[in-house]
Amino acid sequence: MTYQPLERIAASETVDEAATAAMLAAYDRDGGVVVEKMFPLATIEAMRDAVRAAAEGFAPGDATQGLGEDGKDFVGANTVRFSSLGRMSPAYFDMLDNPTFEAMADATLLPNCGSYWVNTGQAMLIGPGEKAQVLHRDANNWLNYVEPLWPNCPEVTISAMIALTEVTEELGATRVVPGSHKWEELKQYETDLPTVPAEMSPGDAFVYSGKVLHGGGANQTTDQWREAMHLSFVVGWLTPEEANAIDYTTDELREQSPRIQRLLGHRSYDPRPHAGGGLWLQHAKAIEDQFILD
Ligand SMILES: O=C(O)CCC(=O)C(=O)O
Ligand SMILES: [Fe+2]
Repeated sequence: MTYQPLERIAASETVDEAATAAMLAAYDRDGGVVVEKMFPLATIEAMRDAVRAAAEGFAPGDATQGLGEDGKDFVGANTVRFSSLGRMSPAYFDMLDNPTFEAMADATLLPNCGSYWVNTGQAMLIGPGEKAQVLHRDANNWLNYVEPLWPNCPEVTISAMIALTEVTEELGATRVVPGSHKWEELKQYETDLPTVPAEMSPGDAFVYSGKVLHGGGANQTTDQWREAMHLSFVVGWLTPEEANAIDYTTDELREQSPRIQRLLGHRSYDPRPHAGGGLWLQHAKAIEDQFILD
């Protein structure tokens, strides 16, 4: 079995409805789409420089914290990951505001939530000689929700793998099993399935469903790193992978847009127009200086 290459669609600076519809059609068919030039090069270069500088302070496995050997195995022995990217460069906030990713996330997540927030904003640097990551579905972070409803469970998370420098198959481009977001069987961890690589140039992003099987590729080089980052959103009624709200203080986010404040956990969750309760609330009087309830 061999798959066709992933569809590639160019982004424009402002959201183009026809292009967004084409991206969503490819996303629906394959489980993901390569969006070319999703981010401006200047933003990507600023982020790349900040990530390179910060990477000096991290070792493979640091991002897995308390998850022990299983966590290290998932991430890889020579893969460096770290989060809190907004502490390293303001370019991160520009990336959160990306109009194409916003349109894709609105279309896929808002049918199932009042708002969504950041799940991960993480540098993912695959080192020379790293083996391929196990194939998995990102939505399985919330397996208790996904499993009983599979394969019809609503989309809970959407991700973008973003190229900071050239990402080739040889360097460890994300490998994808097109169409696996609709498989009847919820396979959890797979190693040996045919895949296609999401190869990208700097500023391109592979935007994919939380339901599609994918994983980091093997880095077949002896001396080069795959420099990419991951940005994902999750419905506002699920707990994100990363504790974004405590990465930034109210004061640090005061000048940011309400959307960014919400994405980073500094506003409450309002379920409307869906049913459900308000979440992530605080006692209004105690926090007059904050905007969480606005
Ligand atoms: O590094 C990659 O290309 C993919 C990583 C990934 O899918 C994950 O860790 O969830
Ligand atoms: Fe993943």
